[in-house]
Amino acid sequence: MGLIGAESPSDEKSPERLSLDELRQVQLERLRRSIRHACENVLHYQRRFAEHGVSPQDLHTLEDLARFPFLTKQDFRANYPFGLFAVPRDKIVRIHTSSGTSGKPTVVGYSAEDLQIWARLVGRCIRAAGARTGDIVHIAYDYGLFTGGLGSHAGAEHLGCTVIPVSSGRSAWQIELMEDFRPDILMATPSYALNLADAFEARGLDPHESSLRIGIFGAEPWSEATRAALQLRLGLEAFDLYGLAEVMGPGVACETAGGAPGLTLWEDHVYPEVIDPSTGRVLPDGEEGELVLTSLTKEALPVIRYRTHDLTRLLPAQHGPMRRIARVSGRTDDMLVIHGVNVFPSQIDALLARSGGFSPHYKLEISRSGPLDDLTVHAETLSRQYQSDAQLRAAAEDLMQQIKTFIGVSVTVVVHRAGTIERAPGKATRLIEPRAAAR
Ligand code: DLL
Repeated sequence: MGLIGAESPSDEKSPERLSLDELRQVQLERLRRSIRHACENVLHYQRRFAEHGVSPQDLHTLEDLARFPFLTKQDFRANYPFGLFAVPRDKIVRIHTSSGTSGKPTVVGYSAEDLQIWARLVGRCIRAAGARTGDIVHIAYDYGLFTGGLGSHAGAEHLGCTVIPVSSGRSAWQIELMEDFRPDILMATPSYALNLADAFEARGLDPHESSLRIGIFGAEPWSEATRAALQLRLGLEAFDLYGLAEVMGPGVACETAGGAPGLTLWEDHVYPEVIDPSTGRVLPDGEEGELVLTSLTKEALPVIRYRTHDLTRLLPAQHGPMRRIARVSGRTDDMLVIHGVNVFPSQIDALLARSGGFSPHYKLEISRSGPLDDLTVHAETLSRQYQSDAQLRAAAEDLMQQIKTFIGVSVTVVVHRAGTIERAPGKATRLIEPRAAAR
């Protein structure tokens, strides 16, 4: 099977049918147009390009993009709420925001055409996971300002699926709906899908009898261990979906049924670069760094070289000419420095999964008693059988040793009884400290 099948007749040429030369040509034309559009209609770009001594005429090849300045989250904040829009306000038909936990969120706007392209790209992702016209899609991403719910909704409708727009929360009721409506596909954050798996089990249901065939999970980093748990507990095949509000929402990149590891990035609409986060230098394909994305067709809010903070690397194309990205392992701003050692939440995630006996729900608490930050890991046992105080202390001691051995840092571990760590209805929040609010 190819990457994606035929799209609707009104769509552009299917990406798998483009040759590499055709793709590069399309990208260059669209990039020129997008940079010109940004510069002509957004004061921020005019100023920043002038400060950097570049203008749209300097773009002769795709590599010339590296001469242009980055766009950052701070630029969105400085231009809050609508200052980066490149069309008059009355052409904006929808507003969304990024999922900031405090302060001003990033505001994004869409023209009618932007919404159509977004739906098409999410539709490609759902199709790439093996979905077909007529499948029933249960959407448990939050609906509202978060892009997950409405973005997935439009993509599934574009593909001709039957959409159940449930949003997140009320897990027991969601399982009841699933029993009645028998959906083929579940779309949710992986952490909320784990809650649904708990509710599924609490109802005494057998995963083999689940109607679900496919799970499309994203909006936060998740490990291979979580994938295995979701597949086993919900009886489905799980696929990764990546995206961010500033560049559109879900649908920037996705995994493909039967494909090699990695997420195909829709390069005909979004141009990727990977940079060294400390120097800003563009890295060759294959090297890990920060993903920088440039929109090629966005009308209302063109983004030129947006620094995502997401850590990944570019992988060769598999079907058709579009490159893939490796699963996003974490964010540059997720990194904790504990006693001089760099620690990413994803490392704790992987250790918890590998050790067995721990649930995927955990919290990280930062405190400061002396000059350095201390870390307390709050983990949770998986089983309801091993819950005496002595057993919990022994499990904590063991995990502390493993973190020391494999990550090389001394931390405090508190192990809690099964089911007692708070579950989030949308994205999991791991950090308990003021820095968690900075996103
Ligand atoms: O999370 C859009 C989305 C909705 C993606 C539903 C996939 C599914 P934001 O709220 O702007 O948008 O958050 C974007 O979430 O920069 C990453 O750090 C993280 N993220 C998104 N998808 C993944 C993923 C949506 N598959 C931020 N793996 C991004 C790891 C992800 N991190």
